[in-house]
Amino acid sequence: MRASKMAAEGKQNREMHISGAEGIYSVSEISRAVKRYTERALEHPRGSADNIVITIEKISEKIAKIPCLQLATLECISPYEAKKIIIKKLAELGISPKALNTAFKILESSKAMRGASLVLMQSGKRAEPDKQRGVRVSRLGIKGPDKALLKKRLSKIKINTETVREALVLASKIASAPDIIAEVCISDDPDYTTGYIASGTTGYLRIPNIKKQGSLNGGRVFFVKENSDTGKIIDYLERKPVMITVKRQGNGKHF
Ligand code: WAQ
Ligand code: MG
Repeated sequence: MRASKMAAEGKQNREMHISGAEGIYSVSEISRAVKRYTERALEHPRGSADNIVITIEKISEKIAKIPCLQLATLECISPYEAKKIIIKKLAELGISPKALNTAFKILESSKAMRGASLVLMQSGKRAEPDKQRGVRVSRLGIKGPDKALLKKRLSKIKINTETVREALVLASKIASAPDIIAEVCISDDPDYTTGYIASGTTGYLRIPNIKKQGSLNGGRVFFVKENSDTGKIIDYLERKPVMITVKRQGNGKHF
């Protein structure tokens, strides 16, 4: 699902991204999912959508299983501190200052993209073909006992919300993509101020107070290896169907 609305007058009738969502469902679940996505677009904190597009595609390909990333919440009291944490953690993963600079420009911009930016980890160059739209990760989900287990684990630490579940599932697919070193995410919802960084090495690290309450800024950046085949990465993110699995015994790097 993708939803947008026309920006206020004086902004050249630009379309403003409101909300997007994707999932893998069985046929019997489709009408419920469509209803939920529609309601989400109409009751969104970024504003009520005036254009909602829902695409439903049959998946005939085999669906790969991907482990859920381990989750932790860091201590962070301000956007200033968040930036320091992000820089430190990502530098440890080999992300260059140039690449971090590119990333912050995207994340701090008021023009929220619908998808994510791909940033080369050394040169800091952007590699997504459409810089306004970005790359939209799709064809992913969690179901049955895995979903129940995830809900139970998140409930124990009092963060069992759809926002956290969807972000963790998305981050798990992204971390499993070839040549993606790390991801950083800030919600574009004005009232959601917890973001995260994620990678196969660090797991999913939640960062409270990553942005100021009320800000419409946000976005996602995927740092990729400098000489990677970005076409292949994008194809995996957009097209490869994956289901997230949760370990029966939650320990180690996976949830
Ligand atoms: N593929 C690529 N980029 C996406 C996708 C996707 N499927 N979904 C969202 N984005 C990008 C897009 O640029 C949005 O503007 C931006 O991310 C933020 O999306 O554990 O709610 O859906 O408590 O607003 C993090 C949860 C919530 C942290 C993130 O993101 C926690 C969130 P939003
Ligand atoms: Mg949002």
